[in-house]
Amino acid sequence: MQELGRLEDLPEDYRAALTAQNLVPLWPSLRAVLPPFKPAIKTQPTCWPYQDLRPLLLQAGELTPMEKAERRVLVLANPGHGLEKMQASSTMYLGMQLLLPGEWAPAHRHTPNAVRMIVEGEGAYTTVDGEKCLMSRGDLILTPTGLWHEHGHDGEQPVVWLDVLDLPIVYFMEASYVTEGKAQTVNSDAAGMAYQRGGVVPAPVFARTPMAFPMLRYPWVDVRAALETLARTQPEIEAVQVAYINPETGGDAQKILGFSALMLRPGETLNLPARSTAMVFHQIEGSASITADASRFTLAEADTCCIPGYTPITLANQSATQPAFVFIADDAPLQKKLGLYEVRDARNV
Ligand code: GTQ
Repeated sequence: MQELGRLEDLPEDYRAALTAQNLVPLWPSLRAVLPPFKPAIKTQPTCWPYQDLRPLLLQAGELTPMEKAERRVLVLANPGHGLEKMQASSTMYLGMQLLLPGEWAPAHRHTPNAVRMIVEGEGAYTTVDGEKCLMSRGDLILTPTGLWHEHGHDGEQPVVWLDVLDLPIVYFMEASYVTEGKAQTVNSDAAGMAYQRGGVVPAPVFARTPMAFPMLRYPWVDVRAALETLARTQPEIEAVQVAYINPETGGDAQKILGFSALMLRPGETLNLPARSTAMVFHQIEGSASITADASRFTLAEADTCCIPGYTPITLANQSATQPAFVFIADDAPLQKKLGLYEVRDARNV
């Protein structure tokens, strides 16, 4: 590739004249913004073991009352982006949120989309658009853009969940903001409840009004059962994996980030091709190793890691007798809409 002129090659007074007019020569920076073959990637392979994070999160519970936090969250920040940016990848934000018994995180709504993957504890709930969603370990709860949400806790033990938001990309688009609100009234017959059974949707033929975000809670018992059924009935399948979808459209549950659950059968090793999306892995049950280039993480239950895009990834169940269950987030829905999504074969990475 042709070597291009450098900034230092230009006379000082010419550079000063450009700067004074808010002008910049492209050629010294062209290769930086359009690197050959593979993007410049800041996202570093990073792992956040739960046993290291948990005591610090519980300490936040002692140090900072809810009134001073609004959301008591430790952000899983990728050092490649700079910790202060609070990004796990270019598009994904990850946070571990703590709610103590009796606490309440007040209602608000914001433009970024959120999901919560429940990590530990019983008795907490989040109310989304009037629908009270109980939180149990492994459940996925959606808080799509613009919907009111608040969190409460009637149980006895601390409750922790993983927040996954598209905050970095929405912030980058200068479209991120929040509105404060009053406590919501819970609808005992929340409209979304009618979507909890697979295969049927509410559909009066004379007045069909599909909901934009019909399903807000994906209970882990159901997702786990779907994975086990898949493993049992389709033993030849390449990957025992299910996607969280919008039951009205059959498409992704959210517009920017995509979510799936993967079961690694006992002793299974799975090779994923290099794809253009960064990926987040969170261990729901069991243990899996994640190898990407020179990085290798062994995830124990509740551990979370992030792997940059354009990297082949190998997942291996650490047990020869038990399945391992992994929650996965990526930005494939956004990349597909933008025409940027790629899968590269092994000869081409
Ligand atoms: O629970 O609404 O981790 O608004 C970051 C921003 C959680 C929340 C986060 C939020 C929330």
